[in-house]
Amino acid sequence: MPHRLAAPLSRRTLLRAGGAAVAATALGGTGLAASAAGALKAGSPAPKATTAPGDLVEIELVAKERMQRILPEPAAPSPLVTYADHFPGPIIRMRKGQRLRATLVNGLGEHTSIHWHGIRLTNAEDGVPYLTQPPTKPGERHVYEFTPPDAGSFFFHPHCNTVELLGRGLAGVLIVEEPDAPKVDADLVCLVKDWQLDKTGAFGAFFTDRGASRAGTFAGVSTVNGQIEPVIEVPANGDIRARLYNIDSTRVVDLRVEGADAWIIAVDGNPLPPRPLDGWPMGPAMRLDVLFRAPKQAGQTVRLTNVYAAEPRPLATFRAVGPTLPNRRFKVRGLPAGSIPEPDLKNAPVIPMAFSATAVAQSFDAATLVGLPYADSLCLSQKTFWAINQQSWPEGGHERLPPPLATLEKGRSYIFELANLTPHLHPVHIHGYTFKVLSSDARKVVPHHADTVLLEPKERLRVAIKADNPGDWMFHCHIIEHQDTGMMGYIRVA
Ligand SMILES: [Cu+2]
Repeated sequence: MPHRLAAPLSRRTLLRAGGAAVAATALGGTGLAASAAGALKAGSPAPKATTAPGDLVEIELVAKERMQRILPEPAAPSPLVTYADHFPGPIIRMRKGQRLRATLVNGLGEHTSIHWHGIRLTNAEDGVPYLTQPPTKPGERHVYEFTPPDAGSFFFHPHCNTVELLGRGLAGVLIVEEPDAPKVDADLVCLVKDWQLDKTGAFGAFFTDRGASRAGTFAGVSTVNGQIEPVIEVPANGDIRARLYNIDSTRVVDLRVEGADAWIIAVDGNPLPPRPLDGWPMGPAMRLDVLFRAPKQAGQTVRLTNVYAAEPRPLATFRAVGPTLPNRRFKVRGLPAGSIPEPDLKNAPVIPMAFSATAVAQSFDAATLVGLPYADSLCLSQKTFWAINQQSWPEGGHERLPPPLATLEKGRSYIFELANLTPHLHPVHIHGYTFKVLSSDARKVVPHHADTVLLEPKERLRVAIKADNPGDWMFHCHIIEHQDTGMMGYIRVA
């Protein structure tokens, strides 16, 4: 593979995804939320890896089934599918400017790939089977290599049979640290995810026709970092940066840190002028970086709560530990500005993107595929309920790709008018780009950048990009059952 040149490297950080703790230690130990040690280490010196260009972070990601307890006894441990020994894991931390070389080892009984959500990378590394790479078959390896151009809180997951695999936990975290971020006393990751488990610890149906054709199939067991209402220790009176991820397949959440003065400092990893954490719903795949001050005295707590539902739901508790850090005023400082290219709005054509139900739910006739090489592909869903611009994915399978939703001229700017013609929410995600969110006909939009935007029922939302990254880029709803039943397409930038 010609683009895997072994360039001379000034320094390598080599780690295996044996567990999140390994990754965290190797990369400086800043911010493994699941343990006090991890949380408290965040105040320790910066990662040893230098930021000189050419630095390489290497990791092996073995995707396979691993048993892990989610429910308390007497339930049994559950058959998760993960990239590391333990969910959530791995948490890869790197500095902006470093290069990542990640080797996927497919230990599953089906083909797979890794999509690096939110990263503006080259198209060949985007991890969409058939569109940007051949699927990685069972037992095979695939090497991804790229230098993330932006700092931020990203994650990665498969892009095929996602409804089951993400449902069973197949996702990892990729954090690209700003070289000049304001100092904090702890830097935590909080992955919000529900699990579709019965009371014995066995997984139930991730996909239902009823769910897929409506708001999705909700799972009943709410967790943060794979734990039910965990207690996350934070340094007393410390400034805490919490990277809140919604990695659920279905549920929209609206998070609060009750009892603390909490501020949003980034959306999908993109800095924005700090604003109170007070009403920023997150659809599946959306992230918020928040900053708050931990309680003053050891033993005191504040709570992470989802207030989206009528009945607010506690998700986790932050408990202050250790000696009280010296008193200083809680001052919210924004993150250093990002480097998303500015679209030229004056000369940008408007491209309509209509998110709708199909006129008639279509059953996919698998029999027509018998004998074709991709007939067993788990990328093919059995049903089609949804469409973008009246085009459903897939139309006859991935080896007969549908035409792109739009073909954009490289270097030009474009406005997408995302129109939700349904009574359901759709978190709309673009690959390889970050939207500049402009305006809505339904609400006041706070100007910001995001790779996933939550479309409200009947809303029209305008977003823009500068089409500087060539390739075929997926464009889809991130409610996984919607994605898998047609609400997906791609744009071509050439
Ligand atoms: Cu949707």
